[in-house]
Amino acid sequence: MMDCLTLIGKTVKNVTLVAALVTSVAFSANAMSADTDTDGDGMASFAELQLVYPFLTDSMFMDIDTNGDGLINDEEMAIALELGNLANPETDT
Ligand SMILES: [Ca+2]
Ligand SMILES: [Ca+2]
Repeated sequence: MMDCLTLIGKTVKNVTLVAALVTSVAFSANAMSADTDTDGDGMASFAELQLVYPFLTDSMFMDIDTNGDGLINDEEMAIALELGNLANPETDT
């Protein structure tokens, strides 16, 4: 009986964990923050990105802008954050 209750308790914990994971995935899919996208069009231009990342160079921007449309969308932003393409090379954090 105790084992059964323990199992139920674990299952509930797992469900909570999965829910938390789903939430965090959903959140990371929306990598574009309002801090970056100041005009709210859902894309980060070079100027917008440079306000948040002052060390950003043209070549860094082109690396991040994988589809070459001159704007960074959610997906490109998420990839850049994942790869550390937006990390400041001088602070090394
Ligand atoms: Ca924008
Ligand atoms: Ca792009």
